[in-house]
Amino acid sequence: MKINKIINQFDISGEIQDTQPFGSGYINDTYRAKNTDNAQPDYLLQRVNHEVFKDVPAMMENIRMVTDHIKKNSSLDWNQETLEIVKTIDGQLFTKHHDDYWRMFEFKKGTKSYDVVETPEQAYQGAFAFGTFFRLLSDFPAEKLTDTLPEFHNIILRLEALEKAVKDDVRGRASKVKEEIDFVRAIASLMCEIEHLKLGGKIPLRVTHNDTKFNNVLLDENDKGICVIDLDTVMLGIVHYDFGDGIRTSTNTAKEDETDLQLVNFDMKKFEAFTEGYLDACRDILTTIEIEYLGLSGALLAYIMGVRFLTDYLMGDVYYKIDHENHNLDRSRTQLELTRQITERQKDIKNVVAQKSSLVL
Ligand code: GN1
Ligand code: MG
Repeated sequence: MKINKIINQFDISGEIQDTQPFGSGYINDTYRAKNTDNAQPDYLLQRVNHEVFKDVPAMMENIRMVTDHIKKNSSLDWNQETLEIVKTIDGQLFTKHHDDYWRMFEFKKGTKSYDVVETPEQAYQGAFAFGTFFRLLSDFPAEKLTDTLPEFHNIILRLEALEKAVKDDVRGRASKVKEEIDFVRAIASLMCEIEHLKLGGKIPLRVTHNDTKFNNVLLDENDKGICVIDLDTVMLGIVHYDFGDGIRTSTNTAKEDETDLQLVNFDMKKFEAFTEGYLDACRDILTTIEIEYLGLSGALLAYIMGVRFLTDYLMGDVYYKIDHENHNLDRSRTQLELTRQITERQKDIKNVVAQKSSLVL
């Protein structure tokens, strides 16, 4: 069987008894390979989507450098684990089979991830792990990283792509989403503020994860955050991309693709906990302007995703995997609803950030 043939290319211990699809990613295909011997690790095997990640060798080299750096920097004080790449038998970071790129990581036994956060304590713990990840990479030589997805979170360009998709309207869907398009346009200038500050050199560029949705942090059986995963998009960015994506995904009371918008509610208690956890890990390395804009970043990241899902819906679902016809539209509506709520609560949100950062904003 093909999958076994691929597994056998990697330098694994023990013997694999069973391989099953795993996780809820929208881009790559992930499998968990179970070991017959409990004392040996299980493995995560992934087929990388190279329509999205055009330069797989550079991406894997980024991950190797970043995980090495975290291991070196993660003193006992920080106590964070990192992804462990399993190399191929001939020492490569991935293997190519026909047109597909495959890679492997060790599976972290006894851990879990949450698509929807249940308690403020979980939000705190996951945020502390994300903040620690950010901190541990703050002295990484950024020039060594390849920019694998240029302008990934640039909302100015994402809005241009949306306008083009509306104009082209290849699937005749634009008339169905007039309300969503109007909402996106109405708050566009506010949502571009952070990116303009970045482009103007006011917000410092840093090594960021860029996909800190909450299910990309592993918590142990006591709900302690122990390892940040999915390092495909580690690139130069700004703290707001990471903090914002964490807020987008930890404060939403509903799933990312919830169809009942009544269930989509911004949870202030989880916002407080996430903010405290993140800042406990890295408040001392952030500048005043970075802290000042943390409050808006949750709205920005929800907005970026809302815009991207809407664009993909209009283009005929060419980027994200979907499970049903309106899946991208459902995702977009949920994200735009969250954007609306986070934008409306800015005054309270700013107060929380001020209090948790000990900064007078
Ligand atoms: C994608 O790889 P995955 O499924 O975790 C996407 C992120 C979005 C996310 C939405 C490379 O992440 O930007 O936030 O879906 N990754 C890429 O769930 O586009
Ligand atoms: Mg990802």
